[in-house]
Amino acid sequence: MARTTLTRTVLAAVSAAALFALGACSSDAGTQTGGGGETGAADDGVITLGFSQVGAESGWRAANTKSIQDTLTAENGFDLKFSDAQQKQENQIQAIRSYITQGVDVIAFSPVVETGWDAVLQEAKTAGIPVILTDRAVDSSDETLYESFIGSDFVLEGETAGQWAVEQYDGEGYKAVELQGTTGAAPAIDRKEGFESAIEGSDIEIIDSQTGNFTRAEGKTVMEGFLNAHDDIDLVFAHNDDMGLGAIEAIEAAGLTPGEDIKIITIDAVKDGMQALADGKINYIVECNPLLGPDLADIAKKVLAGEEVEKRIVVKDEAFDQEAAKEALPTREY
Ligand code: GYE
Repeated sequence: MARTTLTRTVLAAVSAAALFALGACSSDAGTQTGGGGETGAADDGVITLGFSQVGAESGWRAANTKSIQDTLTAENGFDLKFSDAQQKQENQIQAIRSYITQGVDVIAFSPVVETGWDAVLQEAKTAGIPVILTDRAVDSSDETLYESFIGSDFVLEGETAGQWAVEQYDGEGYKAVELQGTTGAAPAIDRKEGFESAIEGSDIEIIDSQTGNFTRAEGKTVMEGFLNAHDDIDLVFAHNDDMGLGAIEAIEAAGLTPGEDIKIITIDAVKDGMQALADGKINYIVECNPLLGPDLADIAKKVLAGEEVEKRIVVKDEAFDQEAAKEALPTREY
């Protein structure tokens, strides 16, 4: 599989020194941005950024949190306020309101679900605090409620997974089950849509589909249910590695061989998933790059400096079969 050259790789290469230099610029210009000049970097040049994370549900999330915490450091000109919403929208709304009350310079968050954000985003806008979305999108008709959305194309990820399934298995009448991500989350909605559209016209049939909430434990439980209900499962499409790893446990407990008796395709390409792929327990993984910290730092500094930023920054992803996983594993960052 060809390796794509990524926009974000370039951004990731921005050195700490360059980030610091950008920070110095934004400290001067920052006070000129936002509604009524009450936002922007404080006079000391430090950018206070309030980040509301989805939770700690997966290996992907752990890598994403690490990337943000490792990049938005004091050295790089940031004072990071970080909160974990434990996969609950009400916790995220509460965190965002608290950042507004504290008067942070910029708010960033990864919305657990797509809908229901307009009111709190409007509050941030009224307070003159710019908002940057990372990883997941919001479903809002008012695009002025946020500055930029940095994240992968989840529909494309689902399509890539589905196309590979068709290339490998079309013509064999495969029965597939789907482990969906968190209900209402952008990656769950989009990956489902992409996969379904890619297998359309093939003889691969999805016979059951349920949420496993992006966790290993729920992936296992839901797969146990699938195995009890159906004795003809050929393929699992899991919306992330963790649920696929849970499915492996359920398949093995049922006396079957994952990767052989039941093929498995997942999304993320975190280390545990890549190891299972190298071991032949998973058959194919579409990557979702979690290293969003450098892009977030860059966009936050530009927004506060009053510079134009792209409304949508698409993070490009690769995909791996067993050979590619073996090759990539030794130097894998996450
Ligand atoms: O695929 C999954 C995580 O939003 C892209 O969330 C992210 C997804 C990721 O829990 O592992």
